[in-house]
Amino acid sequence: MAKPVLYHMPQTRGGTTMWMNEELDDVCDVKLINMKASEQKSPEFLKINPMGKIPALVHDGVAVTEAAAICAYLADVFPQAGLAPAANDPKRGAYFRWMFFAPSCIEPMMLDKFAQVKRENTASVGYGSEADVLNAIKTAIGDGPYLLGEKFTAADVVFGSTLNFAMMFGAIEKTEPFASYAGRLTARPAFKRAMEKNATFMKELGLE
Ligand SMILES: N[C@@H](CCC(=O)N[C@@H](CS)C(=O)NCC(=O)O)C(=O)O
Repeated sequence: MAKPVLYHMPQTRGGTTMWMNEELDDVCDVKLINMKASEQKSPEFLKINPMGKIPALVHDGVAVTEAAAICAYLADVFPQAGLAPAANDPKRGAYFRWMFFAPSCIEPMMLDKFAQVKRENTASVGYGSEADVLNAIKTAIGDGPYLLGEKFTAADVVFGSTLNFAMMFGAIEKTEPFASYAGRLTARPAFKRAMEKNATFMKELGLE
């Protein structure tokens, strides 16, 4: 099987997929797209992602975009890593549910909060309200240690990255159980390796 190519830029949502790549023991060829030089808007890259956004993955001639979709895809392509419940595993539903809750609900809530946008009609807002999202995150973490209980999965990579980012930038307070959950994730060797590589990439790009 050809190696997937991961188009990445540190300090972006590419960080989620970079961490996923490390959880899989570096299965991707990582190609840096220098956003400071607007390489994400180059004609070549727009053929891969017409949104002109990072991250993107190309595997066997097929492009996958959206950080959550890339993580779900990689978890399925490399099942030996055990980062996705099998199709007939009853935990598969919760796996997808929380993986996609991050970009569908946590992220828009966070962006509205940053922009100080107050939405009145919670019935037509996909994330409902901030209180709804916080309550659902608590439900998802439950007794932990991970979203599916004892087993760490790609859902934790996506959900955890988003939650961690929201806490780093003050959209969600670092209270329990959020802080302990994020602490368990950021202590993972793969997370640390991804962070170290990102620091090296920034130097390579002349940005640090
Ligand atoms: N929905 C996309 C969002 C990707 C995205 O917005 N990436 C930003 C960096 S965090 C980007 O590439 N921005 C560059 C631009 O829009 O020019 C995902 O989840 O992967």
